[in-house]
Amino acid sequence: MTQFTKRVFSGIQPSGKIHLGNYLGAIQKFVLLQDDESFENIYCVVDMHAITVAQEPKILRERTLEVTAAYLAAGVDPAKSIIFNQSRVAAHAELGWIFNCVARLGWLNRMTQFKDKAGKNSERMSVGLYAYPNLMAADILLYNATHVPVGDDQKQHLELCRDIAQKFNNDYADEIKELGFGEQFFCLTEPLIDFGNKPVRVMNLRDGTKKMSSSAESDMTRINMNDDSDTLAKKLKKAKTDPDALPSEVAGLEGRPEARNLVSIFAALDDSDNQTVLNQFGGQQFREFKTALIDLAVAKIGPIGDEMNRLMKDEAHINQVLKDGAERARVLAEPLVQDVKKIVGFMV
Ligand code: AQP
Repeated sequence: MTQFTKRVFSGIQPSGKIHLGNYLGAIQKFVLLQDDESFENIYCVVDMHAITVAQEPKILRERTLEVTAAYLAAGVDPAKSIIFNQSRVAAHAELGWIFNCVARLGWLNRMTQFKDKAGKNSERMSVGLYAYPNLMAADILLYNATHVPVGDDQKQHLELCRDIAQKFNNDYADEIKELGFGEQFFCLTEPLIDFGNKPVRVMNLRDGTKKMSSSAESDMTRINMNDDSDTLAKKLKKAKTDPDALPSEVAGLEGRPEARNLVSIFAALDDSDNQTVLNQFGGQQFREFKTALIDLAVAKIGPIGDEMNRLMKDEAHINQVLKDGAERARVLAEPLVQDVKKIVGFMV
């Protein structure tokens, strides 16, 4: 069995406001993982994914800075982790193309995210949106990342990434052996979805059956990481609930998606778990619970938002972090893509 270096890769698209779902589902995990010295950490701002739907160029630049500022403000440290924007490392596109030729149409046809995003308009969507999971597999396998911290919405894409790695390893098994790469060229990446007490999916504040998302039309459905404290309070006060008091046991959250969501958010921000939250608030009305949740959210998210806003004023610094990170990423990515080219039979 080929041994792979323990390496973490993940990314966020600069396609909308950075919200609490991105923070709890992804960024907070990045911060925890970078302190485990057994891992190398690579965190990307995936701008090439962002243009799979139309983006205003000036706003794309701004959002790229904003996602980077969110990484830095939350504690992703460029001294410990490589932070860069995807389009600066051309090897992502090169491997992405090769994977377009490895993945099967039938596999992509099963991707629920494309179906959700395209709805009835699939004929009018970009080819890039359809092929997005292949580029995502390239992002990950370009570094032979063994682990990918993501929210639960990305599970299916991670399974596809493993299918692509497996098919490549099988299709080119002879060349991989002949060229001295051992039994497997690409690793089978593990998703890191369940992570301590973090919710795997943060839900929309107005509809607990939908995920919190940057593309939801109403800003009241999500908490943006740089919302000021008044806005945070307003959104949480208006968050949908039901008429009953909070239950005392976790089982009592069954069938109450909005209650479960607010309790899970509280637990994640307080570094505790749902039962501990219910031990404190079970039997109380939402009004009291929301007051405590607002105080907690302002205390935990407020400083990150303030730091993001401060960093955003220094574009040159953020850009330098991304440039330095891209140089370090290229050192890992370019030799790998050269090896892939040799394996598939390209003249190099
Ligand atoms: N609601 C969520 N709960 C938990 N994790 C989430 N993530 C996103 N939303 C939630 C995680 O954040 C990371 C980056 O996501 P992305 O950039 O790929 O964007 P996305 O998943 O498409 O996020 P959005 O905000 O929902 O964008 P739209 O509206 O365009 O679909 C991933 O790890 C993701 O799991």
